[in-house]
Amino acid sequence: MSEETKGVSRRGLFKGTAGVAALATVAGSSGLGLLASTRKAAAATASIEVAPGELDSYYGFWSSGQSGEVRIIGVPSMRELMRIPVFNRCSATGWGSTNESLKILTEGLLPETKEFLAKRGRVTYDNGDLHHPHMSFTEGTYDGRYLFANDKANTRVARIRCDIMKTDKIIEIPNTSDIHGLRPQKYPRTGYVFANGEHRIPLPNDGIVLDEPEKYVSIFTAIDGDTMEIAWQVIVNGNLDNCDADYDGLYAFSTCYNSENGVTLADMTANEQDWVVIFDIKAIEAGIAAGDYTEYNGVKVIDGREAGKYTQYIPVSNSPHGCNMAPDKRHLCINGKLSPTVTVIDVTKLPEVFGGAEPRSAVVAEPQLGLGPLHTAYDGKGNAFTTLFLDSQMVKWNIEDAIKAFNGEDVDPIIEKIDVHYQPGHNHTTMGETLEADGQFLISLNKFSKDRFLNVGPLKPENDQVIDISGEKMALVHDGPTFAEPHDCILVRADKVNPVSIYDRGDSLWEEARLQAEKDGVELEYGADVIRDGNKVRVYMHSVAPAFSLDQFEVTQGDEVTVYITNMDEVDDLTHGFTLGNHGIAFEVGPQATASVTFTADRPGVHWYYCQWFCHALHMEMRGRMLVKPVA
Ligand code: K7E
Ligand code: CUA
Repeated sequence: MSEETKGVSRRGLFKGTAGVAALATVAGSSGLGLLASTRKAAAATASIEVAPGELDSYYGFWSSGQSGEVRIIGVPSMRELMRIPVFNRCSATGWGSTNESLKILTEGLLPETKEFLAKRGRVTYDNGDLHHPHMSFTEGTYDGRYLFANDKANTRVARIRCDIMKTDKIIEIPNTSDIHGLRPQKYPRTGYVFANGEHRIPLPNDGIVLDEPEKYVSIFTAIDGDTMEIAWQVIVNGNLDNCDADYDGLYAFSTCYNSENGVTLADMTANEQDWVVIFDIKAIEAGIAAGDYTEYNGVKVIDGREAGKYTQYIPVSNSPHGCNMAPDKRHLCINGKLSPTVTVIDVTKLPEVFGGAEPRSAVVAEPQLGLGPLHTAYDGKGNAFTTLFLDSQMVKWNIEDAIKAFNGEDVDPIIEKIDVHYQPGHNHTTMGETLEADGQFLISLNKFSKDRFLNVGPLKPENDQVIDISGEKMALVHDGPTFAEPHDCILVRADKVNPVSIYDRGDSLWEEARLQAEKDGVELEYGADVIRDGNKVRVYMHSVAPAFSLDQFEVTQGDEVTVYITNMDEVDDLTHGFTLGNHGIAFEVGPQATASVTFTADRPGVHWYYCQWFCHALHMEMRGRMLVKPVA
């Protein structure tokens, strides 16, 4: 964006509309004047324009809340590039119905969950509530290996492989309830994935303790990101909300908004102060090694309810929410939510706190920023950007100035405020949660869009806005509608991510299919075989556009049929599919991939299968028949 257009009369625009937009919280509409002038301002800036045929400079990985998936959005264009099914089911890719995806969706469930679901004729949960996607780190920056994400609804954590952009592991976390905050260890590498259990429950939660909330606990979990096994857990006092980790591999932090240990809204907000829990990673590891734990459900659990060598509790104002480590390696910002402040903790002072210093002695600033601070992002130049949920604003402030003001100097840390539309939750800057924070763009993930888009009925999209932060002034440059409900996103420089275009035939994704084919003496790659094994029938096909290697196969009613499809095309973007009519079966088969599905053939008659991924001029002809012989 050119210097002249930077901040285009934003000052004037927002001066005129700030009051109006603030009222929008109650009124639900800020009027057409704002809409029109914002459009004009957006047109005058060009920084987000990515011309046809050109590529975005950042991968945005977006969560999708109750939709349960991860979305890839090109930034700054805000074009949606792909969806990665995680906790949801997907009609297009067959996630949740192929054998390969069902293995991932079921193998990490707790035994009691499997039992609970089996009684209902199901093998896995169908929903998820995915809030926080974060990439694996090496030495303080993204390394392009994995994305990790939480499922608040069903207490799970998932891992996505960034080479193929598919989920490869999902585990359910025992002893806790509703995983919310999730962050990877930043240094030396990931390493641990830290996950907060938000809702307090009895431990064990077996029905012996019911309406005795004072006996409930909240648990912090460290997962080994390489194996996706649980390394250890820590019981804390209060509940847990969001978390983050430092840049030295020493500490993790979690906000607690319910120090009261209450179960009703009134209970939970009664105290003037809640706290941040500081976890000393090395001390916890030593405690585990020394046997200072109790084992619950096969997990080593340390008791950190009393401040001591494992945990410290730093009081902050009532109900803090976001927890964001700055790329200066030193400052941790705790967002006030019910308090108009952000509390800045200097992590270099934490050894003293663990050594017995007063916990608040690590607090070095507490600027008053506005109403409803939820999350903070950084530009790598010493500035912070905090969302103000109630004010519907983004506030830019300077960390050093906030520290000076806290020390009594007459400095105003607030640099600028702009309106966002409306009620922002998370925000994120380009590379902002890494040591390579580059201060180019800021995304404001707004919970309400109200009048910003054509009316689509009572259920409206969220509005993820792009703000250019490369200049002195923030410039709102784009409105991006999103479906339910991205809480969070990360913005990863494009060169950090290097996915393949064609699968490796040796991929472990379809290991079970490979082993079965070996046992059956057939080749997945060139198969056109029907193997009968009692009432089990295994059908092996490969596909090369525009044909399946079998244009028909016959089974008997009641047979348990497994169909394996291998896509032998080696062309970029040449995906085939397999849809079996009136059987609820459809899945994707990427170039050089194998995918399979198992079902009972209990509908006698002729059933067509076809390729549902447009692949060739004769794509419509890419089909065949399953003949199901009735039992007499
Ligand atoms: Cu919505 Cu990160 Cu779950 Cu804040 S959280 S807004
Ligand atoms: Cu193969 Cu369409």
